[in-house]
Amino acid sequence: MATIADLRQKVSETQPDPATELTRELLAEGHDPMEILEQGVMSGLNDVGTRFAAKKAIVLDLVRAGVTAKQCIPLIEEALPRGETPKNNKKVVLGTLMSQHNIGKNLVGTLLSIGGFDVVDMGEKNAPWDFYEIAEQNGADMIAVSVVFAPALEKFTELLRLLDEMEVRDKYPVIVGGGVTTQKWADEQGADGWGAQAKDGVDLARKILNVTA
Ligand code: B12
Repeated sequence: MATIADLRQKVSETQPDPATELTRELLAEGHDPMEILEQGVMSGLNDVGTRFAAKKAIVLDLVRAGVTAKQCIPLIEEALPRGETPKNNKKVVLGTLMSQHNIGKNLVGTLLSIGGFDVVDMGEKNAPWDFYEIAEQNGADMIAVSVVFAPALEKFTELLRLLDEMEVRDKYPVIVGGGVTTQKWADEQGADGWGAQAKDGVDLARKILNVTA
């Protein structure tokens, strides 16, 4: 019988096809999709990241890790319970700040959509101005930012400053998350909310925008 630890191992070894097969098996065996995601796929990705930071992996391993995760995650997303959450007419503009890392951002988007929010996905490598512009163009209720590598941290500070300067800081609550961020850092920046996990994005958006689940 497949275990979540086996999946973590295959993701860590960056083996897309065996990892996808294991994901399928685990789902068929009735494991919780969020557990498969967090303890299998994300833990495996973290293992690759740890090796990369220790110079025991190269950029190609990051690429392969990304490919592996991107094959497994759609199966997991399909298995997430969708319930009957009605649309709530709240629009969230979501994107990554600067970086190409979009796996976390995509998960946040999926869970917000399942949670009834209207998500405007801005994609990757956005500059602070892009968030402002897309929020204005779409009549957004909230901005959600994914910050996955260190150079984007100071860009987030710039984003909040820009919203202030454009006198729309009160109009757009800003939530943030991503591997290099922490609650303390987000508080220091003056973000309206920070989440460690993609699912926290839904709780934050509901709380800040006064949406009852
Ligand atoms: C896969 C990967 C890549 C892939 C990404 C593929 C893709 N399409 O996303 C590729 C190959 C592109 C890549 C490139 C690089 N990478 Co890379 N990468 C990774 C790796 C292994 C996994 C990232 C990932 O997807 N994690 C899984 C997701 C789900 O996690 P997450 O994004 O943090 O999101 C979760 C939460 O944070 C949260 N969340 C995320 N966003 C938001 C937003 C809100 C509002 C909320 C509430 C929650 C939330 O929800 C998610 C799920 O619960 C990490 C290692 C690691 N430990 O994460 C390194 C890592 C992020 N990469 C790193 C680096 C250095 C790079 C490169 C600079 C390498 C290079 N020399 O070229 C480039 C940068 C490219 C660029 N310009 O962006 C470093 C960053 C270090 C740092 N402190 O800045 C890491 C940490 C590796 C390491 N340990 O050194 N990488």
